[in-house]
Amino acid sequence: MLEIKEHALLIADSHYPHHGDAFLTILKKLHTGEIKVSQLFLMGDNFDLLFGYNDYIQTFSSEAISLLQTLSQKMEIHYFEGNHDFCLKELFPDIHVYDRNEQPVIFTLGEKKVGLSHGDRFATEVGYDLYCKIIRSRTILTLLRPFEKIIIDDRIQKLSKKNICHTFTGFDTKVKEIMKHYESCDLVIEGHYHQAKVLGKYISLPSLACQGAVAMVKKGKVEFVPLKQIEIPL
Ligand SMILES: [Mn+2]
Repeated sequence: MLEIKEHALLIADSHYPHHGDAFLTILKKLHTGEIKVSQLFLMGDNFDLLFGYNDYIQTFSSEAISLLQTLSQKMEIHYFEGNHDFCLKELFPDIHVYDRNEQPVIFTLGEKKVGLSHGDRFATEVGYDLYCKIIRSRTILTLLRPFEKIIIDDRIQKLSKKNICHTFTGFDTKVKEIMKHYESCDLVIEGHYHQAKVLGKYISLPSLACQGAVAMVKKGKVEFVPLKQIEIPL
């Protein structure tokens, strides 16, 4: 069984590089050893736009990509693909990458059975599953390559101006819907909604872009930690 270990670091929804460079800063500190953690969980949408089978898209975040590639050779990294970052298995061969269809992934945390997912797996709108399939299709991504500059530049332009931090009204109703799919779990950890809230067994992770916080496992519990406080000795 996969295990979430003490001093694991979970980062969600950084939306790098358009919404601050905290994500890059953390990767650099992990690289220099200023931050030491047991495992790194990337919970999706840490890149504002990144997908595989395309070189041009990588030019927007090349430093973060190569840092992750280097880090993954010396530490355990789990990457839950989000709706902004997907088809990444070839790009990150040493990272445990889980695509949307493979999520949720079940881990243990002490005695607890924990379901982890980016957060767009369940209780989505009509048509969302199909949309996800299309944008993740290798054939479609390859066919669109001649137009990549126009399409990607346009997306980047729009994404960089998007306001991504909102309070989700009626979030508890949404969580109830989601939890129907996790009946066997003692705890659920997801990003995607940028809420930084714990509702019963459901943990909606902070968005690094919105709340400037991450989550860490301390004494067997998942805690939200502001960016300034993550330097901990292992
Ligand atoms: Mn998302």
